Amino acid sequence: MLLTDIQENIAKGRKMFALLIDPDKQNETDLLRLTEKINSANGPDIILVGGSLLFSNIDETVATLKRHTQKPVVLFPGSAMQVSDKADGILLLSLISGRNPEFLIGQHVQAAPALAKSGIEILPTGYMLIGEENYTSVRYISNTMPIPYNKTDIAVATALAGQMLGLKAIYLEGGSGATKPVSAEMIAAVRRAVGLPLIVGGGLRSAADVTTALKSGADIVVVGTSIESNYGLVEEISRAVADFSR
Ligand code: 1GP
Repeated sequence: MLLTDIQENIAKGRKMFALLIDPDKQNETDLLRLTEKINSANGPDIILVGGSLLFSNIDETVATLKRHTQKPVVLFPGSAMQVSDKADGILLLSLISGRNPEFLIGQHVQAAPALAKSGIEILPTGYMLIGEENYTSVRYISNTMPIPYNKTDIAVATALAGQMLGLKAIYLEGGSGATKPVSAEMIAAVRRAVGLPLIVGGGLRSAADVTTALKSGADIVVVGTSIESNYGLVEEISRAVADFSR
């Protein structure tokens, strides 16, 4: 079980690395090359699949990954269309930093019947978009305003509200390909305020970036964009996460 595994890892002081795969950016050949890295001794703990737009068939990407790796494959949906019953679970994202009802509840209503039928594990996640300088894809597509980069108090209040509403994890999202990741200060403040598993992603480009996020209190770091052009980074980041946990 995804949530139980995450909680057990947190209890043991083990940090986790989630590799994000955007099906639109990786063809089957890419995926096979990537799964070699994923399956190596130093591999990620979780594979997330999703993207802001999705022209490709998410089912096929999930099926290919499931055929070639034992790692949990978890949906990270940009919309209600991005559901596959072949996945192990889904981060059911409620975009709590925004005020667009579509991404707070609308898409969830559309996806719920298919999700109930699929039987995949649901991880209700408070998704918080952070940043003000960049017009990231998620900001444009979701039509929501991110929490400003320096407004730590708003981020803390938002995460607290998410926890009070019963969400099971908080995701601090700097935006895919963001020029700078969520600040160490904001991660640390949210970490102090809430007891939920804390996922941090967006703009993490190196082992050093990932280590900073972990030091600040992230439990799971997510890296996607920088790996698309450098598969070698999978091992480097996996090692940094494992070393941090020791
Ligand atoms: C995006 O947090 C993820 O939703 C990962 O971000 O693509 O910048 O690594 P990057």
